[in-house]
Amino acid sequence: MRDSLKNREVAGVLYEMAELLELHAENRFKIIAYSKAARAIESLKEDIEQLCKEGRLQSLPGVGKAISEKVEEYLRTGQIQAHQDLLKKTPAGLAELLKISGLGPKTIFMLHEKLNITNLDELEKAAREHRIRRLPRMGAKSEKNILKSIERYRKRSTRILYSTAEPVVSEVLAYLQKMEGLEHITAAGSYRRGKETVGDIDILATATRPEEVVAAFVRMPMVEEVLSRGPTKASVIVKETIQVDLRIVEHRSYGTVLQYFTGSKEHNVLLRQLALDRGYSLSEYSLKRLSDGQGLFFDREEDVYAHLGLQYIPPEMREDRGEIEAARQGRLPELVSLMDIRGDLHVHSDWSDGRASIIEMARAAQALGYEYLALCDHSPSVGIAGGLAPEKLEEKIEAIAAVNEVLEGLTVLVGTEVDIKADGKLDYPNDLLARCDIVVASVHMGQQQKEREITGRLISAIENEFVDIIGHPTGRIINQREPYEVDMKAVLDAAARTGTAMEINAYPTRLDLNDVYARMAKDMGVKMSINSDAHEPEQLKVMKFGVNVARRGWLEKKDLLNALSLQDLLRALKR
Ligand code: DGT
Ligand code: CA
Ligand code: CA
Ligand code: ZN
Repeated sequence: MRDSLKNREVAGVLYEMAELLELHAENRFKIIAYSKAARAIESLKEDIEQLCKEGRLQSLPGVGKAISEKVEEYLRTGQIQAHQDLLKKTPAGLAELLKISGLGPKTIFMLHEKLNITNLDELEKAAREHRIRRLPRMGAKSEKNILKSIERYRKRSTRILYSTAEPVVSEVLAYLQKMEGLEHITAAGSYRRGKETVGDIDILATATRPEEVVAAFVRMPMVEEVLSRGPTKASVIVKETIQVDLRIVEHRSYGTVLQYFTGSKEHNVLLRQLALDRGYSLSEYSLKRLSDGQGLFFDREEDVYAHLGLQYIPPEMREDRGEIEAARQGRLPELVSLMDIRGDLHVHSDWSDGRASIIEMARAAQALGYEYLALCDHSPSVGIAGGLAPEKLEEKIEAIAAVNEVLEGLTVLVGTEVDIKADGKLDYPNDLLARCDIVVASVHMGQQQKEREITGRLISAIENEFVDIIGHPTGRIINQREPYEVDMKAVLDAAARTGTAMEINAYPTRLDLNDVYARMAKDMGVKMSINSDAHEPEQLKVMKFGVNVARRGWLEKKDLLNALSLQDLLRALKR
């Protein structure tokens, strides 16, 4: 049996209509009809589009004239007007409450009527203030359950870091790869596109005995909850909040399915349009020639793009940011890869807040095959991070020289992460900066300043002749701290004018610059450097997360300082 996405999609819209109707206390029979129809379509063994074409929609339970017309409308236009109207008259926050487990539309309707609750925050407040227990059929226990559900919902709806998803993906793949009859297996979706955060993990596989793979998947030791399970697919929760979807697909369609489930949705919309322009209808199963209805099957994703007259588009670029046009013209960039990285220009040691000595960091860098490593400890005003007083920096310069005496094949560069103070001045005098090989300048304090001030601080640092790189240029911490307000266009203009590079800080909670700004910097002719900001040897390995960002920003080797040889790097620096 094939698992039709269209069926699931149509059923989903009808379920939502039923819930919205109930939320608005509409006619009970109408509500029942919608949910019955949704259930019938969801468990339908045939393709809903086929059924519609043959005029057999009304043979389904719950589907009369009105609903069959709506299904036709959906298949024809991609939406249902009545559904849109319902959404329009429902406050957005109220519709979201439908996603809280244990809260049905009837209860939400009552909460809205009696307590005027229109969103999650108001619901939480009402529960905490014990206003809900006074309503009919509610009690102290309901309040407790509501609070618990809200907490779980919030946890589940925060996107997880790519670096959190990575070990889960490796574990699932390693686990299933051992199954007999398993052919291909890979992670698709936003994970494959290397996004900084991932909503859920989508695994695709081909196997001779799908049921056995699905059975093994739901029984993996790390699985905490099975959300759904069918003959060829299942969804589970691992590590409290991470959803993993597995789908086993037909071997002959693997290429088109992988293409489809890699997304992004926006990229796919454009690709389907291009296919239509070329006389094909593209689905996850095949590329169908419109002239004679002949279906072409591709088990390799490369062949899907090739058949549409496109260069192969790397997953990281599939975001509807001009990649299809570039692929059509044969002008895709040759994206940088981890192999191209020849050094790390921003790491810390136990001279400031790092947890390893210079030599330990250097040996770890050597093990990664690097040619150079810049030790950039903090400057004095970052007191909590053990910033180095000027005399200490002088001492450290000598210590690095001693390390270089004993090391072969790797050069340790004298660096500093000099603080850009609240007034825009740097935390070391120029004559000391002049003695460093690499100067990274970063904002740590006064991040609450207005856009004009922060932008001004960054630009004055950029204009200092000794500053080579601006560290973590927007200061954001993913899921924790917003970027500071900064006019990036003005900053990049100054960087381009002075030949100052921007950092792509690879630390998984930073990824700063992000993909969009990295692309903007490239387009403005600004060089970048992907730096780990490692505070211990193991953290040097976060470089790969920064490489994901660079690839998503269309960067090539030539855009990166740390893809240069040591000699070329030293020549490329400002002085
Ligand atoms: P996420 O999980 O929020 O980080 O983002 P994705 O991109 O992994 O999205 P997800 O898991 O909802 O779906 C995986 C891929 O499946 C998505 O990138 C493209 C494809 N897909 C899902 N739903 C649709 C849809 O309604 N239309 C189209 N064209 N593609 C879809
Ligand atoms: Ca996903
Ligand atoms: Ca998914
Ligand atoms: Zn640092």
